[in-house]
Amino acid sequence: MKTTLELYGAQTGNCIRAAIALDEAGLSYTPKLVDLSGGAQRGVDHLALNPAGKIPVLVEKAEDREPFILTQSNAIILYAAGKAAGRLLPENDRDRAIVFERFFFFVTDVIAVSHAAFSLRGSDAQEGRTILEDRMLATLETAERYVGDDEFMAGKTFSAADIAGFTITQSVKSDLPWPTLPNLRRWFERIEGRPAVKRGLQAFNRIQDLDRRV
Ligand SMILES: N[C@@H](CCC(=O)N[C@@H](CS)C(=O)NCC(=O)O)C(=O)O
Repeated sequence: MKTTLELYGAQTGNCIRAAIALDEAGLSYTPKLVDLSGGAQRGVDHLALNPAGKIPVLVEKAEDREPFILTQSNAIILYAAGKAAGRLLPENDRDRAIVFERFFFFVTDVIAVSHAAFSLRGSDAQEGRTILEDRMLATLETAERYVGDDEFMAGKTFSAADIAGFTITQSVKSDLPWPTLPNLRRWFERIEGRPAVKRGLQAFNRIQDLDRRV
């Protein structure tokens, strides 16, 4: 049965992570740009896909079925992982548990704090925003210990934990004390150099020439 995947998104960390996961899983998808500054996320068409008015949204279409619509970047990452045996999540229980440990470290302890800080922009709580940003950076720096012996964030193979860690690290890279983080730096450069990561970073940038197939 032929299925197609469309990823609605924009040039944001949540959307880029979802794009990287699809690509790393070997799944072909078409990026669909949602113009956030023009308010397209609150338009009728987009609200029909996601009543929360957020991106990313994955739409899977098959000839003889209703489209399957999935919101939440992390759900999309794990859905991609489920379609790509062993590529983003190891088969072995313990190895997979370690991937989840580090995946959720980034999702809940780093990315969520960064989002909370971002949500305070323009408010009168700038001191709180600074406290959250500093905590997020301090927590992110502790990922240095995860990449001491191994090439990747959760062991010897690339996984969903690398995807979770990459975009947030990239977005704050000018704020990190790199000389004190030699392992994290090596890890970051290794992940940054992956072809699927490079394509994911551009997925919503060069939208005009895209019918992105991998
Ligand atoms: N937890 C959600 C967060 C989704 C989210 O906040 N998306 C932002 C872009 S990264 C968005 O759609 N913002 C538009 C708006 O709030 O109007 C996820 O991981 O997908």
